[in-house]
Amino acid sequence: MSLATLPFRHLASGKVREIYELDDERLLFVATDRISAYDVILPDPIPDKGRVLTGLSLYWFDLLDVPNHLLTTDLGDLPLDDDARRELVGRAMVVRRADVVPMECVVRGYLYGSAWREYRAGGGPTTEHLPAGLEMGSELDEPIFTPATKATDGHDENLDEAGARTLVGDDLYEELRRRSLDIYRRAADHAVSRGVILADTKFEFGFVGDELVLVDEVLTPDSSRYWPADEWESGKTMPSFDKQYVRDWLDSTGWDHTPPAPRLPDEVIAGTRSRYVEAYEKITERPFTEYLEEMGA
Ligand code: Q0Q
Repeated sequence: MSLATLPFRHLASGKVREIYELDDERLLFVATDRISAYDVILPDPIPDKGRVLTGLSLYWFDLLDVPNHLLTTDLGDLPLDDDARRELVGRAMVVRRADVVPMECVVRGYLYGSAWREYRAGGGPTTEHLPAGLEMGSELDEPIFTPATKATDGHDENLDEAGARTLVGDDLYEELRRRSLDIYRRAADHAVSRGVILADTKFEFGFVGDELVLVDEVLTPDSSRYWPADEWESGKTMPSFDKQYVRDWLDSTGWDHTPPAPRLPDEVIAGTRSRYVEAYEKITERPFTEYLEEMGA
């Protein structure tokens, strides 16, 4: 049995994540070892990448202690053969099925990525209230809530406040903004105490009954930009903590960022794995091997 043949109805696929239906109330959320770069899924998995991301989501769910969809990582009562159990351990969460709010709750503490491109082009929905004179990578005086919707082509479409309020309603908009900024601030303070800048992140929320809870993965390098604090400098391209190693190698090949991506040499796979493990260990101050042992991986 492999992920492809799990005895559950497959609900959704992301670039690197899968969701399966266990029953009316529960889903199985799986983080694979797939990696994407420049929006292209690379042909080679990064061993344990999904376990690092799951370990970080579990760490943040525990530390933040906010209502969320996590039920358990214990797969004991699921009808799995040994191969599937071995493949899933450490990278799977049993979660509460939620009615997911159709708005991505992005919080930015630094001006980078699509927000920087918008700001540089003269401003737009995400940067309309920012002062003049900022550079790429500038730290913002206050973190900003910059919601987005998933466009049909899979890319995020930034919303201005009026658009977001129309989409979800004023009360829910204000609650999502409050919770997103609170979680970001607490996580960013924690990360910087570990030498890591949380530049921005994307939260997803959903309703379980009347309860609004945090869903999806949370504060992982796939849903966030993490930078090494000792390398931050406004005005320059910042190295992604986890993906810079593979991006630099891909750029060295002259690849034009269109599929298919080149195969990765073993040393690039190993180096990329190390960067993910390093991100886990810096943020949690815990050996990744200890997480693997705890999960029985
Ligand atoms: C749900 N997704 C994201 C996704 C493809 C994840 C559906 N607790 C939940 C969750 C969660 N998490 C979802 N639905 C109901 N209840 C999350 C966008 C998409 C792969 C993985 N899709």
